[in-house]
Amino acid sequence: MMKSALILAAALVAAPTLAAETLVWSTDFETGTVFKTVGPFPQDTRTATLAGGSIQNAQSLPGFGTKYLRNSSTGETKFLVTGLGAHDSLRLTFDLALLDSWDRESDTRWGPDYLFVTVGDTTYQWAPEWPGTLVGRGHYAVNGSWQDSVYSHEFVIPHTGSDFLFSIRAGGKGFQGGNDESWGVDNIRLLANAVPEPSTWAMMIAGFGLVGYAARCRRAASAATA
Ligand SMILES: [Ca+2]
Ligand SMILES: [Ca+2]
Ligand SMILES: [Ca+2]
Repeated sequence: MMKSALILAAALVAAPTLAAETLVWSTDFETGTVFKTVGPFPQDTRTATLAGGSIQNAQSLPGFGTKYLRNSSTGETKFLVTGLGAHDSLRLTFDLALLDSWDRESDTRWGPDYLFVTVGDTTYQWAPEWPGTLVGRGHYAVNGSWQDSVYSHEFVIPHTGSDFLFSIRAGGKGFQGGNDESWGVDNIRLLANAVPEPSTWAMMIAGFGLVGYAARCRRAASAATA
C-alpha cells in the first residue's frame, strides 16, 4: 500500500517534465507560404485571411530576410489555427514593422492611426509608438521619405482551447494607408506547451502501477527463495 502511494507520487512528480513546448506553426514568408506544417498535433488546421495583405519584398527591413507580409489597407489579416491537441499554454513570437508615417492621437489632421492586434481572446489597440522591443529604426522599405520601425513581440498566454486566432488590422479616423502608413509582419512562431491527453494519463499511471507491482513480485519472490 505504501509502495503504491510512493509510485503514484513519483508519477505525479514526473508529470510536469512530460509537458513539452513544441512548435505548432512558423513562417518567415521566404518561400511565399504563410503556413508550414510542423506538428505536434496531427489534427490541426491553419487558415489565413490576408484581407489586403500580401507577401512582398522586405527591402532592408532588419531581420526580415527577403520576404514579409505587408498590409497597407484597413483589412484584418487573420491567422487561425484550429484543432489544437491538449495543451495548457501558447507562446507567440513575431516581428512587426511600422512602415512610414503613422500619425499620433494628438494629430487631428492626419491621425489618429491605430493598430489592432488580437492574440487569442485579447485585442490590443496600439498608437505609435507601438510596444515591443525595438529592433531597429531607419529608412528600410516602401516610402523613403519616412522612417520605419521594427519591433519584436512575445506573448505567453494560458490557453487550453482547440482554436487560436492571431490577427492584425489598421484603423482609426486618420488612417490613410497605401504608401503613407502601413504595417508588416514576419518571423511568426507559435509554440504550444503540449500536455498528455487524459487517456494517456490513465495509461501512464496504470503503467507506473504495473512497474510497482512487478517490483513487489520480484521482492516477494527473492524473499521466498532466501
Ligand atoms: Ca522574412
Ligand atoms: Ca501619415
Ligand atoms: Ca494617418
